[in-house]
Amino acid sequence: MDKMYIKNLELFGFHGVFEEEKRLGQKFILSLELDLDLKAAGRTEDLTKSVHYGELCEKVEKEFLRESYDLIETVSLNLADFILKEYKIISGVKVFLKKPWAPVRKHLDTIEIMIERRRHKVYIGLGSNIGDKEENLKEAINKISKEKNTVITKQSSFIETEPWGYLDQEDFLNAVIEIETTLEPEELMNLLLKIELELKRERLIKWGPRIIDLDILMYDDVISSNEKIILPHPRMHEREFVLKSLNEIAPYLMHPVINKRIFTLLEEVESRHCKINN
Ligand code: PH2
Ligand code: MG
Ligand code: MG
Repeated sequence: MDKMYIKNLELFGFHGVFEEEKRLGQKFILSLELDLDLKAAGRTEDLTKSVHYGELCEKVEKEFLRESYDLIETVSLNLADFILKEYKIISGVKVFLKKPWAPVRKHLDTIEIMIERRRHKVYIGLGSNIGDKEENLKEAINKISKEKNTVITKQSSFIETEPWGYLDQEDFLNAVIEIETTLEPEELMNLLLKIELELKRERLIKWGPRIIDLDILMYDDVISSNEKIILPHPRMHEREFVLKSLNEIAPYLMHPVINKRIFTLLEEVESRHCKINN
C-alpha cells in the first residue's frame, strides 16, 4: 500500500483533563500516516487523484480546534474519523498525537498516542418473520444507512425462505447487504443490537420468531473465536438462506475458515438439500 506521511504538524490546542489546560492551552504535535493509492496521481499529474496535503492540514487544524476534549484519545479518534469521512480515497489512517508539555511532574520528552482507523468491508444478514417483514427489513436498512461511519455499498433482493433450525414458525424474509464501515467489529455489533432493540426485537426462543435479526456474516476476512463475536458467522456456510442472498452480491467472496468461495458453498448446500428431498 502506498502511503502519505504528514510529520510533526505543530498545533496549539485546549485539550486536557485539567481546567488549566483548557484555559491556557498548550502545544500538540500531530503526525498522520495515510493509506491511499498514489500511483494514479503519479501517472497522470492529477491532484484530484491524491490528497492535497496543504488543504488537509488546514482542515485537520480546524477540526482539532472545533471543540476541546479531556482526552487525547478522543481528539485522535475524532480526527481519524474526520479524515476518513472527508477523503474517500484514503482507506486507512494512523493518527499520532504528542503532548510534549503534558502536566506531569517529571522530565519527559513527550506523551504520545497512536490510533488507527480504516475502512472495512462487511456483510450483514437480515431476517424477519413477524409483522410486516418487508417493512422491517427496509427500516433496518434505512437505520444502518443513516449511521455516520457506515455506507451501504450493495444490497441483495429480499427472498422468502422456510424456517431453519426451529421449524414451527412463519416463513422468513431474508436479505444480505454489503457495507463499508470504519467501525470495529464490537462497535458494529453494538450498533446492530441497538437497531434490533429500536425495532422492538425480543429474544425468546433460540432460532425462533423475530421482528428483525441482524447478523454480521463476514468482517473483511477476519477470523475471531471471541465468544462475544465469532467471525465469520459460525453457521453461515450451512444456511441456504444466507448463501443465496450473499451469492447475489458476492459470489466470489472467500470464506476464510473453510477456504471456499460463496458460490461453491451454495452449490454444496443446494446439492445436499436435493438429496434430502429426493
Ligand atoms: N434465522 C434464524 C433461524 N432460522 N431461518 C430462515 N429461513 N431465515 C432466518 O433468517 C433464520 C432462520 C436465526 O437467526
Ligand atoms: Mg441469525
Ligand atoms: Mg442474530
